[in-house]
Amino acid sequence: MKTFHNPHHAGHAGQQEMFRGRMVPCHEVPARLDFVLTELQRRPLGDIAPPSVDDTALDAAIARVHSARYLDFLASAWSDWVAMDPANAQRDALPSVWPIGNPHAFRTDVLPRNFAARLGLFSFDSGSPLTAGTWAAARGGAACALAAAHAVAQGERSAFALTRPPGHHAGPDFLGGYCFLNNAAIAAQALRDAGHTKVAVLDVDYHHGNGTQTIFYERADVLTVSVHGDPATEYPFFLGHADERGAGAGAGFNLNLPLPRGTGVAAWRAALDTALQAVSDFGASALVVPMGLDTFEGDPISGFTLKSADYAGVGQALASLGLPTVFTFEGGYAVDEVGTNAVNLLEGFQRPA
Ligand code: SP5
Ligand code: ZN
Repeated sequence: MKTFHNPHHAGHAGQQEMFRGRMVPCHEVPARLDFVLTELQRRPLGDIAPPSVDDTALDAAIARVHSARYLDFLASAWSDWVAMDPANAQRDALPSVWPIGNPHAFRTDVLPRNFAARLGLFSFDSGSPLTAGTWAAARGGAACALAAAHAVAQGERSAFALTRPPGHHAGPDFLGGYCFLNNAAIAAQALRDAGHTKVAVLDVDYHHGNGTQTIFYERADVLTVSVHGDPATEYPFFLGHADERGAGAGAGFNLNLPLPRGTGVAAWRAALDTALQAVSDFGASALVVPMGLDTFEGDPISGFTLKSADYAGVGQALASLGLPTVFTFEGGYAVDEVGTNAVNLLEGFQRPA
């Protein structure tokens, strides 16, 4: 398995996120990736390299899943933020005002000139700080996803996009959940564009992959499946229910498998089997796995109870599909264990029992 790691990731380092009326230290920190990289060097699965992707091809691949006005916003967001007030250079940008989704309440078609308003227009939470290095880091991550998709399209059994910030909460024109560009969606679309007619995305992060679901919701060529904490009680709350099955041409091509907080490995693996069956029934010729390790029992912001040793079995189960597979690194906030858990899963995939 080839790993493409993002050399720009550490430039995205938020200071604080909003939680219950207070600012608390960010959970999504650069050390997460460093622990995975160190563990991959200790237990090698294949080449580890930064992605080498042509800039024009990268911009085109990103624009396949994100809107032009969102990308324009992101590209100049930091300089616009600092232009509001030079003192902002020392502060992360976080939104504080949003156009709530009632069509007769607020306009979302008119782009505000005020940067704080634009930030709210393109965000759905106040937990995803935008910093000086965010755009370069997110773009570097998209390059990892694209390189991984190309490697798989050219015949590799699997490839790993080792990057942060994560991606699966980012939608066509919004950021949130620590995510800015949807790396898994970029990989899935790149696999489509490379000739795979049916691509499946199987999201195993603790949190529902709302951004990916939204991007592909009306499409029949990309099946999206997610196993996650029930949005009735778990983030991102406003999407991820079992009755969301896709719309229009995409009707029947989204599957959500929400599980209650407290779910352990047996029930989680049963849901994964349902997800695997759906991918198999769909007839996908390639697979993308947004790989969150926040299903771990020690995760500080999540509620499932998988143990480190369980992840090898998860990897083996994913390998049983026999599909060319791209993994993208998503959540997992038990920083000391995230490297072990990630490599346990990938090693299980690569070396089935
Ligand atoms: C990619 C991913 O896993 N994103 C998850 C985003 C979750 N954001 C909201 C988490 C709020 C939890 N804050 C708990 C603070 C306890 N001290
Ligand atoms: Zn997560």
